[in-house]
Amino acid sequence: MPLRAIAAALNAAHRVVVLTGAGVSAESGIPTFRARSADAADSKPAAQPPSSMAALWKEFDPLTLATPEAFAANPERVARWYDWRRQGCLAALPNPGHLALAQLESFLAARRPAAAAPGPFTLLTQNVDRLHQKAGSRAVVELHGNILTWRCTRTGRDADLPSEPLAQFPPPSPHHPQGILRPNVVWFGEMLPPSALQAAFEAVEACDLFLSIGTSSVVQPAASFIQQAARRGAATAEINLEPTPISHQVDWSVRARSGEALPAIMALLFAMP
Ligand code: BV8
Repeated sequence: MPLRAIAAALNAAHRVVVLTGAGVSAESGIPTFRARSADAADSKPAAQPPSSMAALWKEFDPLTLATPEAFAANPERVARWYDWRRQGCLAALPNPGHLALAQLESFLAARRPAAAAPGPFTLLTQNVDRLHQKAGSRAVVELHGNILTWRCTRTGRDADLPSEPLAQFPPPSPHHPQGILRPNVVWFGEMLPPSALQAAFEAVEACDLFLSIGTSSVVQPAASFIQQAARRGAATAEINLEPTPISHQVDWSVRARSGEALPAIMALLFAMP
């Protein structure tokens, strides 16, 4: 039973790394990138998009909108898409999968506080919705940035955003007369934040257990971290609704919703001596 084996591995581990993807937020109503039609059908988006935006999500592959080139070519359309997603993320609530990961962090920190960094638990997320933080996770590394804060394209300075939908697209920057605002996400073709890459590298090099949850494991360099951990001898596990390119490589592969599997693993872990 892989869930019991994963709970036992968590119980024995000294340093755990968890990588999450859009699948972990699907049960909070946030569409995923690649299986988005199935997920969107499963879970009602938190904020019903204006019909034009729903069409945008269906009509355009996110991979064609989540690029600097798309923003340069049509900043109004890309800014609208991101503000629609921002609204959905602001309205979304953490689901049992997010809450279980926050619980796991507290459990590991209390049981075996690591002497030096990285600590006993590191959460590497590809998600930009900040639901892990809303759930109480603290050791979060945002590999692909976040959608809730936006910055000036000229000065790079963050600007305060209203919680309501933006009024102008693209939004003008308060920091520069020719600047506009863009979300603090990492687009395809952009480098990941050096601090995030460094934190991820250190955690992967130190871990003895790596869990990959709710990700199609195709986006680089995040998808390669689990192989790096395995090469160093870490145990590896995947929890995902569908098979992925790493499913046959990991020690334990669980075909399940993260919102069901993670609470079940935590229940088994808490029952262990
Ligand atoms: C970079 C922010 C240097 C924006 C995102 C090799 C090395 C380095 C780069 C590359 C390389 N090869 C190719 C590249 C370029 C590119 C890349 O990886 N392309 C892919 C498409 C091949 N990488 C980059 O550009 C990165 N930059 O490395 O810079 C460089 C650049 C160019 C060339 C060389 C070097 C930057 C990548 C970051 C892009 N930004 N997001 C935004 O949000 O709009 S990525 C985006 O995809 C999201 O962050 C998302 O999280 C991520 C990955 O997708 P997933 O999270 O896995 O989501 P997906 O929908 O795919 O899958 C969900 C899974 O969950 C499914 O399997 C489903 O079955 C499952 N699921 C669903 N429901 C549940 C569930 N599982 C469990 N429970 C459920 N309930």
